[in-house]
Amino acid sequence: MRHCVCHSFNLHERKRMMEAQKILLLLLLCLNLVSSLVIAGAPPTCAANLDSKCADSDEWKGEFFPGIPKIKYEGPSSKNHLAFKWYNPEEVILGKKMKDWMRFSVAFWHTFRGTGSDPFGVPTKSWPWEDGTNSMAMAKRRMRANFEFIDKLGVDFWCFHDRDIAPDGETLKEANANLDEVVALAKELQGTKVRPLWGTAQLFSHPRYMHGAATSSEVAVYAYAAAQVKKAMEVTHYLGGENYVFWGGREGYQSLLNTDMGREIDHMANFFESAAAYKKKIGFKDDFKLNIECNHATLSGHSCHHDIETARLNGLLGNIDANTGDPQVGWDTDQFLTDIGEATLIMLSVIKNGGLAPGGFNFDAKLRRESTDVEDLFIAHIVGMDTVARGLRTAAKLIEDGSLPELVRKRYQSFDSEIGQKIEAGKADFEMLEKKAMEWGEPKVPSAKQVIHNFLSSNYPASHYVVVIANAMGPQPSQDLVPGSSLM
Ligand SMILES: [Mn+2]
Repeated sequence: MRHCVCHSFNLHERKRMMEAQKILLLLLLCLNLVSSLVIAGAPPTCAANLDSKCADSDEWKGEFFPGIPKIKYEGPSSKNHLAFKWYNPEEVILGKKMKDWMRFSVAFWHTFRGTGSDPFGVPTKSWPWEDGTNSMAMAKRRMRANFEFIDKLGVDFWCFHDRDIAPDGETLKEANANLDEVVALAKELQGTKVRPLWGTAQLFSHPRYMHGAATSSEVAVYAYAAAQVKKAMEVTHYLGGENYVFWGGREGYQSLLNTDMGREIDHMANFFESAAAYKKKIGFKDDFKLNIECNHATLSGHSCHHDIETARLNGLLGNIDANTGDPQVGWDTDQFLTDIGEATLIMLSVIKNGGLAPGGFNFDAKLRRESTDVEDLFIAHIVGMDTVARGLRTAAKLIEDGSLPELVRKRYQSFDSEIGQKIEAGKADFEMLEKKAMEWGEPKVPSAKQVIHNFLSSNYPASHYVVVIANAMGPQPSQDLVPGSSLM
């Protein structure tokens, strides 16, 4: 607290009364100053809003999200939009805390750079802290908003692109200097608990990357991209980031008529090799895995859980961008995941994988264009986190109940026979199999007992669901499950 000037007045001169009055006035003035400073230092009474008195040129003295408390778990019966119904970070499920199964991360680009613009419309959001510029002061203010958001949401991780957190420069050197300045502030604001789940380089929005980055036909672009990735890896590592992600948004081709695809793919391999070599130099661990983005899986005509399980089976499941697309829209709409059935299937794979660490769940998801209140940022994340949490709870119940694993085990039990074992050991040749086929005659093919739906309805009590078995009316009635049976 600043000292006021009151003590420089003395009381033993003439006009004692006048002096005393002066002192009284000054004391009152000081008291005013002190109280206004105290008020300014008390966040809940002052919003970090451009229109409020808390705003100054660079930094903020108040809260970015006044009135929003730390988000707590209140359970499925809660009607509070600003509370978790299913995500209880410290609760242990299948031997691991929920927060350790998930390792949720806030995506800086969507949450703090998302504007609500789309191919047909201008931005719709005007967050109270945004001044419409991409200045350094603005970048620092957003970073402060980011960490207040992370603290209130109660997550330990964030993800960023280099150009989202700091403005580009006239030169690469200037861009790097801008990044260093913002990263220094981020390091200070992170504290000891929060760190990046991963960082990445933004190699797609600048016109220089219109032909791609590592697959660009221009060698100068390849070099620029390499320099940008080098710097992004360095700052991610400096911030304590556990991973680095390559997001090749512009790689690939538009037309094979003008493309040497073999040469481009080789260039990309060269790029990754250089990145891997540099990664070791700066201390990242030597491991490459896949970041599966649900919305990209569905754009490719796959389901998210298919891509996740495929990655897992190949030992390559590293991280999940937990989002979803719009089935009627043909581009990456990056919506928050809200499908509990899909979340359940995703979590079945994640559980089989033993979790995702050092990866996690990043929300590559943005508010809808029509959601424009500051609290919507929180509600969207809460819904996304609760969806994944509910998926974990249901998947854990399916595993603990044992019905589902048993159903799968029984389905393949014919391979536990002598001949099946020989096949799986690679010791059954075609001659042997032909002999068996002749001996056995026409195979009797049992029902797959395929689970066609997990109905997860809000009409059911917490964690209850119904599993419907397809073909249960087939030739071999199920002893394990009957249609409509509740598993818990
Ligand atoms: Mn996306």
